[in-house]
Amino acid sequence: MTEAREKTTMAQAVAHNDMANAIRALAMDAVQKAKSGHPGMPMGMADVATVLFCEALRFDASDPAWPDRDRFVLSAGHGSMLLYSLLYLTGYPGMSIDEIKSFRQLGSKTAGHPEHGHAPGIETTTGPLGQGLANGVGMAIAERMLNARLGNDVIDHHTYVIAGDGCLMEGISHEAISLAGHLGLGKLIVLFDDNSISIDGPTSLAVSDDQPMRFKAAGWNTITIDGHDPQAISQALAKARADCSKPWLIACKTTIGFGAPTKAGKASTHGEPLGEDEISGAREKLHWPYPPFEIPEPVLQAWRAVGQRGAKERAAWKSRVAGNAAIEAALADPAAAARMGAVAEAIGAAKSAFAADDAKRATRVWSQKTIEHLLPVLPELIGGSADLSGSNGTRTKAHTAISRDDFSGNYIHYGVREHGMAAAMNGMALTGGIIPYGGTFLVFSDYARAAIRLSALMRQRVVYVMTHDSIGLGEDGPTHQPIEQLCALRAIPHLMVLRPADGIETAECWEIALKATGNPSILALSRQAVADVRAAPSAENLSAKGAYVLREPEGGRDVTLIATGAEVGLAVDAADALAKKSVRAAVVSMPSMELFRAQGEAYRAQVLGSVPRIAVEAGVAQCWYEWLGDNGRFVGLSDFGASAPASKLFAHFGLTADKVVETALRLIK
Ligand SMILES: Cc1ncc(C[n+]2csc(CCOP(=O)(O)OP(=O)(O)O)c2C)c(N)n1
Repeated sequence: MTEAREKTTMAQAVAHNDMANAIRALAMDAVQKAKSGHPGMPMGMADVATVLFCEALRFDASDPAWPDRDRFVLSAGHGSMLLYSLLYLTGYPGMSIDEIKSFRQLGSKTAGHPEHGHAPGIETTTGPLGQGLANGVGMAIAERMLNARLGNDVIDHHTYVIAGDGCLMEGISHEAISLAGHLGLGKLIVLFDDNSISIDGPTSLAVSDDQPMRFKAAGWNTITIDGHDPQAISQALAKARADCSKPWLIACKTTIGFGAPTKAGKASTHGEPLGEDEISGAREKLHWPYPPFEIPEPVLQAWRAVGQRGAKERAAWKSRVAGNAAIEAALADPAAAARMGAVAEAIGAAKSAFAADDAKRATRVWSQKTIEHLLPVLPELIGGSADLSGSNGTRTKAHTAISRDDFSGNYIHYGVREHGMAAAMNGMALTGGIIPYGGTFLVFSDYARAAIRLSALMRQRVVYVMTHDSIGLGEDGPTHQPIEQLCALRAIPHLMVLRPADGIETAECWEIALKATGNPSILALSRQAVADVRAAPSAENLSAKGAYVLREPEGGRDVTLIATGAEVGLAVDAADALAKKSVRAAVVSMPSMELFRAQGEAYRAQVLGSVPRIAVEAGVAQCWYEWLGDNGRFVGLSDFGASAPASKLFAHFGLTADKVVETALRLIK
């Protein structure tokens, strides 16, 4: 018998109930101490989680980053104490009992909802319901793709998700479930906390879905069990692990707040402390006589042994992959300097090629051409689109789409599922070994915004290719023309909004997005052809400073014109027209406000100048007041667009070089 097996046996010597009650006690005591939190869900799902961790989940608490570990996602993030209890009990590094006692306090690892990066073992940030489920789908896709590339010996693991009624009511769950079923993600197992309770009361107030039927219709296997019967849980997990033909829903009938003498089964256990009396009653009912935060030694030791269950397997995995340079390179952080050196070279080649190419193209087309340069040197770059591949320019001839039968490709047809795509990309980025990018129209970033926000909160390198970035898209009209989206996206911390002006800037912005290992990026790209504003490629990535002087008039400035994207060409035309009237206009291209903000004051002052400024962007003014100064003007939009050819729209809304000239003359007179 191996050492690991002996430890498992030791764990089994402690009764299941005691193992599960350790979770329940920690959850109710931590919530009580914090005077806030959600005890009901961890108490209800303690049995399921105990069997999952003791028998099914392949992990080694001493190496939380083991690439081939099973992933465990707590989509019902409000039940964070379930996860923190498990991390503490199984012995994850840094998750001490003091952290449990500091639940929800400033600076603790045990934030109100699980936050990726706060402690090892928190695979993703959850709380906004449904996101974790969709992250899990992305993780399961990434697992199959890495498996196809690297083989069973290297990547072959399961993804487990605990989701509640709330997760399944959210719209994103439809996108995620549907995509997972379509791709036949047989190594994805969702454990549904089927307790029929949410905040307002019984779920019957608001939902009548037959969840297993719903999953079945999307192509899943399903099974319904008593979520307090360890044997049933064990058998269901074994069945699901053995049959990888389709993803699995295990609907676990549970009682929220299990063990609470008067509140179990009631919404009152969902999101507030149980209270001292109820907790004492629960201790009695559960036969758990120990004081708060005290786990009896045999129970703790049994849990710690569970934390080491995977040690042998991990060691075997390590020795299998040791010394295999190709595998190590594939699994290493793709930001490795050597890789980024190759990216820089590819971008350099793209810039030279674009400079030699006289054609006027849309920046979405320049982006597609940039991707063509990148793919040969960056195999971990995985593209996709929410059913707009041709329009977004996300797919190239070098792409092969993945399918349920073959995951060896490098492109994902996400279908019309923007939100699901964004959340899946978060899951893929979190898995490692993959840099995901995905496209849609910029206006539909609104559909994906909650997941984009989480890319930023988790500091994940996800690249959003958002095309048709203004009224310049023309005839599709105001429903499709983004007006407020650029400013709204710029309001998200740590998200880089990159709006390149031409081919060379587009290549530079791709380089910025790929090198930003701790930031997601939005590439805002035009549908319409744009002017080349950068005649020659520079070795330096000028866009990386966020803004730079494109044109400096001789003899000093009278006015500074600042523009982004397609409107940079318009600003250049305006500067030419002003020169004819003896007005000296500098033109500043500002592909990224975030990067420019990060520059030193002297550089920013030099770029912006001390003369009056006019900003030009086919969107709302809001975010521009930061750069205009006291006496600045904004030439843009203040209302929705309209349906017409693009050129007519720019004239109609006064977004023209003439308007900029007129504004400048009035400003400096
Ligand atoms: C997107 C989103 N909407 C609303 C909330 C607030 N919220 C947190 S938990 C919850 C109810 C969830 O019910 P359920 O999943 O059944 O959890 P349980 O009551 O079983 O703990 C709500 C509405 C949220 N966290 N995320």
